[in-house]
Amino acid sequence: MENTFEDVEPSMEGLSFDHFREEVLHDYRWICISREASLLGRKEVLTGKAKFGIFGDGKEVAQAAMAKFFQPGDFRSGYYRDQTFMFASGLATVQQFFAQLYADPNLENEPFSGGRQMNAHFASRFVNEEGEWLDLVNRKNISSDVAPTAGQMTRGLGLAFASKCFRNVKELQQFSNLSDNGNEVCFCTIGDASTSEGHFLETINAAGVLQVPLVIFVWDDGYGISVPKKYQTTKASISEALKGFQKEDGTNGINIYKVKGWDYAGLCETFEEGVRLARQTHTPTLFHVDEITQPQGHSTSGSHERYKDSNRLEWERQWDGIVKMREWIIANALATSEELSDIEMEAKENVRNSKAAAWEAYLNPIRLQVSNSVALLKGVADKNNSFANEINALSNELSSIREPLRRDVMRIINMALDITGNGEISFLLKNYYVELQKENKKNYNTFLYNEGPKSALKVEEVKATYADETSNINGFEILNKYFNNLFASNPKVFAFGEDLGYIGDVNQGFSGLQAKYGSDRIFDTGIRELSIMGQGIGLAVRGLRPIAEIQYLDYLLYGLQPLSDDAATLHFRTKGQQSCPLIVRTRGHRLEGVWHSGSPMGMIINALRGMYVCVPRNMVQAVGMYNTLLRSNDPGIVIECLNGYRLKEKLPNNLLEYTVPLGIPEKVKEGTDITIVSYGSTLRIVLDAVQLAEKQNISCEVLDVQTLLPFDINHKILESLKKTNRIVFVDEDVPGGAAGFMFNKVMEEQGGYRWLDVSPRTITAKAHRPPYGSDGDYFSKPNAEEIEAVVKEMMAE
Ligand SMILES: Cc1ncc(C[n+]2csc(CCOP(=O)(O)OP(=O)(O)O)c2C)c(N)n1
Ligand SMILES: [Mg+2]
Repeated sequence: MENTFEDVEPSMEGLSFDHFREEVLHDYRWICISREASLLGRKEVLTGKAKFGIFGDGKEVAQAAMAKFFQPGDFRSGYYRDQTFMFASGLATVQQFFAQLYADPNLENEPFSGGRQMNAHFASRFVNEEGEWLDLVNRKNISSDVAPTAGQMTRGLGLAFASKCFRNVKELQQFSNLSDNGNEVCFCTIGDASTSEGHFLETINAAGVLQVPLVIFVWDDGYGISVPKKYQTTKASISEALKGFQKEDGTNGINIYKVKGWDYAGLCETFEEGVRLARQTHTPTLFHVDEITQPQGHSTSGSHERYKDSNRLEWERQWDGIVKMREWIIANALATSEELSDIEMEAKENVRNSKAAAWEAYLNPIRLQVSNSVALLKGVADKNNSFANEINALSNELSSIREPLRRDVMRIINMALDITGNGEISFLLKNYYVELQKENKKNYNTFLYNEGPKSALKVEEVKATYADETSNINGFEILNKYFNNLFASNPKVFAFGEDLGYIGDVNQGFSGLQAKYGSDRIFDTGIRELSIMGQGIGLAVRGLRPIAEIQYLDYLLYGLQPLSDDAATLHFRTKGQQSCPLIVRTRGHRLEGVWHSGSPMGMIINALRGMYVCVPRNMVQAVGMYNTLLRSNDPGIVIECLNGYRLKEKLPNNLLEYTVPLGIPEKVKEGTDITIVSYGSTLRIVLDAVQLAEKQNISCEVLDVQTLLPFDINHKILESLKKTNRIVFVDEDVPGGAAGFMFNKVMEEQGGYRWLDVSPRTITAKAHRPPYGSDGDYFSKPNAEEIEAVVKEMMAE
């Protein structure tokens, strides 16, 4: 069933009675359709046609009202209850909703995630296949949902903040497909219980400080799964608890409204005012939508009778939004009970049909695979009597599966190939198997990174060049000159973080640049790593080029969740429809003590698949990596060496042009006896050790991997190992961290084990953090003497 939704007026004021009546019934129709989708959706799960279901029943009336004020150009950052909003906004059909419930991998059937996300995790397309941003101003935009509760908040902050950037930075007006002078609001939905998360509270505070058009709808159904709100929220009321944030005359803050979730007229009136103010004045707004019900409980995984008493259940039946809206329509003579019953009947019929269509569209391609496989199996059985019975049995097994999955097809063909062997007889079957493997790979394993022209791996290498007379300058000055050129040349670039604006970051990379490029583009933030990351994600998703700073790598942990769950998965979970070209800038590795020596690279590369992880050994390399990332659409993190800002480097004269290709190690010293692989600050310790070893006549070859994700894509390290037959991986992560990762890549993926004369080694930091002081560092992180000793030992082996 297709939605046929004309644009609704943002306000009901001034409507004729007929028009008003029409609009109310139109909403009522979607409300009934949505309820029916919830009821049938649950049944599909309970009868085994889908694995899991979570539905928006009980929230329909509020969401139909909400949809009225969502305009083209606006963004939504929401969670899994918003199906009614999606239907009523014309952004999802019921058929698409069911396609997602069934995990249909065809993007044409399931346009939110191509079967990758659980049901009710919505998205709309932001970028085309070439990686160019679409015209987002003339469409309604759904940023891709995540399941971690409140994960949508920090991204929502960023999406709203982008409107402020577009409104304030005049050079951005040329990008008329991305914003209409910042008039877009971001609708953010969240459940009552999830407001307990730090993400929510941090976002509220940041939005109140920043003054951004973030409009938050709290769907308060009184529970977070089974836990009632008295255990969740101070005073059991989020609007009460937040009172100190209320904006007053002459202050910043947020506008807070409370409204009842079954009160259609009240909802429309309240939403109209709050959204209008947010749009015009960029004042954040929170609607506490209370007295909402949950007729089917939390999800298909449980039943609410286990934790709601009979009084509550009875109350929910009586105060169900649909019951109340029905009463209101009749009381106001907008329709008769019979007319409403007709709408309800029609809704049931519609949903039944849409559900059936979704199921057919989902199952047909699999049925085709089954029939193709059965025909090929028959062909094999016909040709050879000795295993005909076994093959026919497999064929029968496959065709008797009532609701086959793709994996059933693969399992049966694989069993048949085990029986037939690889000969001529199974040629066609084997071909088909390989074809299906390819198809399934496309369905399930693509788009972790951009694969088209905006892939960072397609950025051409341009070498740094140097004018003859250049002298050495401090590393931070190289960055400073680079950022100066960058901000002069690219209006889409923004930089922000703790102490980044006024003083130009703790190591002066941005020194003097706020004065030059303005505090709208280079600015300080509160101490809130989590929402700094969310702010960056939101800007990036809207087509800007944020450089969001984590002051010290040690504090990345505070901001890791949105990077791991949101930035790193976005392109994958939308099957390539959204991109997040966020650059996280930070500084790390050894400096001082327990809290400023972090090098948790193993943690980072394991948490951030889907991001690029750059570990430059100096600031010249860092600049080349920034240039590469800025030419691509994937998110990346650049970890500058905390102890490298005052080391002297030669200044390239093509700062904006040169690029460091990702995944290409650089040989920083040629040698013949042993290969030492390292990166970042440790590389300088390695070079000290090499000097000691060379005095002992050991010739060391040193490779800087430059990036951990991707890692040595052309197997340059293997080339070196083939020559030296000895290899050691050195870093300052914990044992088994990133050094273990490099070891695995070279031994397993590159087949390095075949070229070894002695057993390969890793040298890492100790498992504990370094105690304070230079000796604490020396005895905790790898030191030159220790590396030399291992190298000598390997030569003697
Ligand atoms: C970070 C995180 N913790 C726990 C969960 C599991 N979980 C899913 S929904 C939910 C309850 C959310 O309640 P609420 O925010 O009130 O939304 P509702 O489902 O009631 O609409 C929980 C605990 C999760 N998805 N993410
Ligand atoms: Mg709840």
